[in-house]
Amino acid sequence: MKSKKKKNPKPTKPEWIPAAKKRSTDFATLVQPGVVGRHDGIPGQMASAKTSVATIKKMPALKTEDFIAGIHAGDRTILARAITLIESNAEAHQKQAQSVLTALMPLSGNAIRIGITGVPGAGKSTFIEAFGLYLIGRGHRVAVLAVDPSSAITGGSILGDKTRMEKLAGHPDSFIRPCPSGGALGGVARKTRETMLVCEAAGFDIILVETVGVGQSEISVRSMVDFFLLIQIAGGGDELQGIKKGVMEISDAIIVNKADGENRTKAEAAKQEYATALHYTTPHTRGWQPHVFTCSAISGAGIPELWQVIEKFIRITKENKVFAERRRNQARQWMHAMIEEYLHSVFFKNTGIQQVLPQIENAVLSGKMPPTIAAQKLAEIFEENIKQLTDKNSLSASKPW
Ligand SMILES: Nc1nc2c(ncn2[C@@H]2O[C@H](COP(=O)(O)OP(=O)(O)OP(=O)(O)O)[C@@H](O)[C@H]2O)c(=O)[nH]1
Ligand SMILES: [Mg+2]
Repeated sequence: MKSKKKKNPKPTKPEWIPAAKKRSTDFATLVQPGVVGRHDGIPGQMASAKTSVATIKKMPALKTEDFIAGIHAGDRTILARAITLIESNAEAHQKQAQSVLTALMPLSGNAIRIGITGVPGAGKSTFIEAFGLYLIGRGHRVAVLAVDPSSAITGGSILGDKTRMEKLAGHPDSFIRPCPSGGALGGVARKTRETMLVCEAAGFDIILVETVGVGQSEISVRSMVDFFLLIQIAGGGDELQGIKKGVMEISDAIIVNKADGENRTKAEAAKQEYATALHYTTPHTRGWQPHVFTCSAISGAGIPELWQVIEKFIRITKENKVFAERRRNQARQWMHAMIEEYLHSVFFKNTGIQQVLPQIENAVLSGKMPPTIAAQKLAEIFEENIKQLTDKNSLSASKPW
């Protein structure tokens, strides 16, 4: 069916008009109220005049001290803007973001950081809604962040389904932020880590970092949290087939979700299987035997027990110093990862390398040159090139910070 063509609305009078004696109706400052039609190519969405004008309106840039004061005061709008600053790849934004982060460092680090993973449909969003509200009920302030490098491919963030977290999203003591979509996992992870720090500085004392149970993102999330939770569901029969053993091995607890209605017995059986399997794996956290539970994100059953276990975990790991040691190692790992990212970029952006790389790669591909010799050759060319660079700016690979 052909859609009716709507006429574009007439330009409206601007709020501000020149103080001329004779006012004409033609103003250079007229705001065109937006074209009636599809918005950003998204089918079915119409751009209303209101939204177009609102998008054009630019917010004044905040000064570093405004960010710091706003976050210090727990202002959620300023917190959201600080995260946008962190997510920006523009050099000036990156610089300002680092100044903000440095100033906020002393205020961060006091939250309990919990990573949550599970295959699509396991019930992560439903669980986070229930768990988040439970924690808020106990006086906590909860921030939910997401690491989902796949969202660039699937076209939507895993937290795009905020509808499953409607109550939590609307609560003044919660803050939900989808991950920056797209980009390499390294970049997404760094930005999530920095986002975590500003949320902590804004007074959120529980940080839930959600990731979808595919790819490498679980390892990345494990390296930024204190406690790692795997959400599973009972399937038909062999429970362990559906998940990667590696994810189970890095978990501090597993919950078998959807243990309600007819599914209860199956969930109990799955729990037994996981408990047996965990018996044969080395615990990821020294001094802690991972726990397995059944839970229902919909009824809330099992959630208070899980929180008790997390509290116990924090108590034990703080007592045996594993908690602090893990945080220190994570900070060091983070620094190393950033250096690796930078060096990788310096190497491959080096003009000398760029000139010879295709040729050497071809030699490796055709079996004429062993990879080790090729790597040595490239390293020599790189070192020679660096020596010749008197202007240190010539190194200028984009730094990951
Ligand atoms: N019966 C039952 N259904 C549940 C439970 N938790 C979640 N579900 C349902 O399972 C489906 C998937 O839940 P989500 O919370 O969207 O799962 P998710 O893990 O966030 O999924 P992705 O965002 O796709 O990765 C929804 O239809 C939920 O209503 C539960 O405890 N019991
Ligand atoms: Mg979800």
